[in-house]
Amino acid sequence: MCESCDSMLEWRTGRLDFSCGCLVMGVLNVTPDSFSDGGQFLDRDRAIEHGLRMAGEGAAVIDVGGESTRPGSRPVCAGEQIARVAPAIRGLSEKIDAPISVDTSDFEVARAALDAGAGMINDITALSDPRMGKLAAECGVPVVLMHMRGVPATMQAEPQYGDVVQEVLEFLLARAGRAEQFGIPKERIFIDPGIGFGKTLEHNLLLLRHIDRFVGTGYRVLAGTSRKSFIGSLTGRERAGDRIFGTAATVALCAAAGVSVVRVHDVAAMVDVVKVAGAVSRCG
Ligand code: PMM
Repeated sequence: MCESCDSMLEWRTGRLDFSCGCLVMGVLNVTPDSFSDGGQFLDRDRAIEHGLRMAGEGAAVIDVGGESTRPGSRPVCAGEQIARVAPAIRGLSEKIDAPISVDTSDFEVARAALDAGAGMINDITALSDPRMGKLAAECGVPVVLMHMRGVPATMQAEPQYGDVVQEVLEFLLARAGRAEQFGIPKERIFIDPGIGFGKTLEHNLLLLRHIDRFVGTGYRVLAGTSRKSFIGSLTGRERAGDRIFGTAATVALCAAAGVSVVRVHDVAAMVDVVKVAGAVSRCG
């Protein structure tokens, strides 16, 4: 965790306690086509049940999304995203204390999700719509600002960088500065290098290898490596669900480097990983 940050992040509708190090965000995709859990939680009751299970396993945040952003995916309109996420968020927020974030870059969806009980915005376009920044500031909720090169439909078509770490870092610092100008306090801003979003295997590895540079900015860092295809490339595991050990390696490295939140599908396993990696990195 960054030195300038207090270990407790509190806002009107939620709190996150970083005093024991890295926290786990559980992924809940209410979509028919996400690369890992697509189609599993489209039904409201199944989505709520899965969210409850992840909260019980130790997820500190549940991230609910209604639009797949897998490479090649097409945008989903706001009305459809709201129809998917709002009932799940409403049902879940009545049952758990953990904050719920909404994974969307659409301002209308974010507003509907906050009305339904969400307490955080996860924007993979890092406030490309200025209304999102104003909304987060007015509602006093934390935001995740993620880097993406291009758009999901085409982002994996030969992404190129001169110095990927520096370019991603500069982009995120600029967007975080913009978020502060909207009135979002620094401690409520999470920056995320956007693993797999317009990046080759080499780019993803470099970003993880130098994740400490993101931590060193003083903003809290969130990283989403879970089950992603670069892990499949390294391990030869075709099925996303078979990439848990590969994911665990990245989560351990992130936790040891001071990343504040890891966004994962396999909550129980990764809660253990962050506990052990965090304890080792803090001792002595
Ligand atoms: N990855 C996915 C979706 N949303 N949000 C953030 N902040 N960071 C990520 O890395 C990220 C994200 C894609 O994974 P999924 O389809 O399993 O949700």
